[in-house]
Parts: sequence; structure tokens; C-alpha cells
Amino acid sequence: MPLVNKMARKTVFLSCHPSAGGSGVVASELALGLAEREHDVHLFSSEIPFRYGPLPPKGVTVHTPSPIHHPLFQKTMPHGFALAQSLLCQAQSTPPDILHAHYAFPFALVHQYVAGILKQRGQPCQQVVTLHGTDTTLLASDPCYLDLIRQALERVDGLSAVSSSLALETLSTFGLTRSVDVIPNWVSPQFHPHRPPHPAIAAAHSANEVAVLHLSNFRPIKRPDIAIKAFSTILANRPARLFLAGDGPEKEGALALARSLGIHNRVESLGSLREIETLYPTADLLLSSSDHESFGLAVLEALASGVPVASTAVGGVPDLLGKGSHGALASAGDGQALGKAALTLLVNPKDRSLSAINRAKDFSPEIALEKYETLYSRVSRDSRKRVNP
Ligand code: GMT
Repeated sequence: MPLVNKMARKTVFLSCHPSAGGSGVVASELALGLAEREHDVHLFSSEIPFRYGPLPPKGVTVHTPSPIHHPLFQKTMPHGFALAQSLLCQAQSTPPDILHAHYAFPFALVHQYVAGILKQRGQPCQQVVTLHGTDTTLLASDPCYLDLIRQALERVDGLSAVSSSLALETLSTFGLTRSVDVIPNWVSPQFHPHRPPHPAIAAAHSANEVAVLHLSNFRPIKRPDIAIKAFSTILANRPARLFLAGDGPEKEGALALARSLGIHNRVESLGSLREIETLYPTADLLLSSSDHESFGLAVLEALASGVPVASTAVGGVPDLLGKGSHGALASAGDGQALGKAALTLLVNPKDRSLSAINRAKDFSPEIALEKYETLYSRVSRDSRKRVNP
């Protein structure tokens, strides 16, 4: 049954990466939630987003703009141009009220260009950007990208960040004076503790081993080497097994480190999985070893599944964990400290699990959806005031 919709129906165009990473998940779920609230939602991504599986869900119209396949454009047609063409084409039949970019680069830049054309056509719309991290934490270190992204952030009608820490870092990195709404991510109901045991992870329990989970896209920033070092500290104190879920460039290096430490027979690679919600509940704890996490969606998913988390104290993670027996923090880059933090989580597992579930309740889809709707209403109202002061 659709949720009660207190806001006027809007046509929303969302642009995002299709990948399994958090920003694609957040945009896909936002699209679904808005559609359930009876907004007209169009999601633009280079492929059907990972979170939707092979078939797009009901209620959201998914557009997968593809470059022109002609030899002349073979090396000069990035996704952004195909996206612009697709947004403009769709706007002919359903002019958008809101263009919502998940990342300023490249999506807000494309939206800015498209919004200019729509304004000339007499179809003005408002632009919203949600920051997930990379614009600020990676691209802004290049002064030319910094300028490019800053002008987009200054001009958009609404700007949100997924944590206070990212909002503050963005304001100082780009020297912005405008306001940024903090809209934390949420966890979808498919993450809960009541699932059948995952066979591979349950085998560790049968052998009286602590089942430790590390889930990531194994980008350098995720520091899987630190997860391996933390695990070796756990292993020195308790029989344990480490499950590595996901794939990426640093995976082989992490496995090589496990071999060199002589613990590779206690490390199991589960590869890339679609239904990650089936993994968490059987694990005893999640290890999050990143050098930076603007929010830390996997941390929240673990909590909702009743699993305590040992994490590096980076970005939005300390705020996300909050206070309670479900979390333990260690300095970034210190595997031994992370391992020691993880060991503290292995007593009173039932209390910690309850504490985790309670904390996750603070991040419900309803809270986040209302905040995004409020942001959309505010930017629409502000624009009407500009036209009719
Ligand atoms: O962490 C990644 O490699 C993926 C990245 C993305 O673009 O999807 O995740 C970012 O956005 C997520 C959703 O807001 C956050 O939960 C992650 O913390 C953030 N990643 C980093 O800050 C490294």
C-alpha cells in the first residue's frame, strides 16, 4: 500500500552510478521510495542499477543512456553526453520538477547543462545534489576538478550530504558559504537478523570458530590489508575464520598478505554476491577497515542484521555507530588496534546484537524519504519566491 504522501506529486529525474557501491544503492532505493509515495520517478544510469537486479522494479522508469555507436564518436562520447540527450528526450513528454544528481561529478555538471536548455524551452526545474564522498575526498585534490565541482555546488538549488562529517569537509574543502542539508542514508527492510544460516559462514560456527565478515569493493581506500592484519590479531586470541565478500583491485594483495602471515587457510573468499543481506546475520562481527567512509552503508546493514561492528574511526562511521555495545572503533591504518577492538565485541553477543538492531532503527527509510521530500519542497518554494517575490 502506498505510504501517505503529504507533498505535492513531483516528477523527479535521478542520475547515479549503477554499481554495487553505496551511492547507487541509495539512489535506487530513494527512487523506489519516492515512487511508492506516488511521485513520477525516472532513474538514469549507464546500466540497470545493481540493487534492482536484472529487471527494473515497478514504479520507477529506468533509463540506460548509451553512447552513439559510430566510429567517429568511438573515443569521444562519454556517458555524460548520452545522459544529457536521454534527460532532454524524456523531458519532452514529462518535464521534470527536480533533477537529482548522486555525486556532483559528473552528474550535476550534466544536469546543469540540461537545466539551462529546459529553462530556455520554458520548462524550468530545480537541481539537487547528494554528496557521497568522492567529489570532496578524491577529485577536489586536483585544483582544476576543484573549480569545476565548486561552481556546480554553488549553483545547485539544494545540496545534501550523507553525514555531518562529509558536509563539514565539503564546506571547508570547496570554501562554500551555502547551506548543506545532512540526510543520513537508511537501511532497507531486507536487512534483518531472521534469515536462514548462510551455509559457508555457518560451517565456521560448527567448528567453534568466530565468523568474521569483511565486505567491500576492495578499492585501495577500503584497506583490506588492515582487515587481514586485524584478523590475524583476532586469530592469535580465538579460533576464527575471515570471510571476504565482494571483489576489487586490492583483493589479490589481501590474499597474498594472508598467505605471507600464514593465515590463508583461515580466510575464505566468497566473491561478488548479489544477495548480500543473506550473509550478515550468520556472522559474529563485521570488520570495516577503510581509510575513509563518508557514511558506511555496510556498517549500517550489519547493525540492522544484528551484527556488531569493529571499524576504523573515519568519516561518518563514529556518528553512525553512536553509543552502545554494538560497536568498537580503532584508528585508521592500525590493524592490530582494529583486531583488539574486534575482540572486545565477542563477549555478551546477545546484548550486542540487540543494541545493533536498536541503533539501526534510527536509520529508517521513512525518516530519510521525508527529509528528501522536504528538501524538494523547499527548493521548489524558494524558486517560486524568486519568480514572484
Ligand atoms: O565506498 C565506495 O567505494 C562506494 C561509494 C559509492 O560511491 O557508492 O560509497 C560512498 O557512498 C556510500 C553511500 O552514501 C557511503 O556509504 C560510503 O561510505 C561512501 N564511500 C566512501 O566514502 C569511501
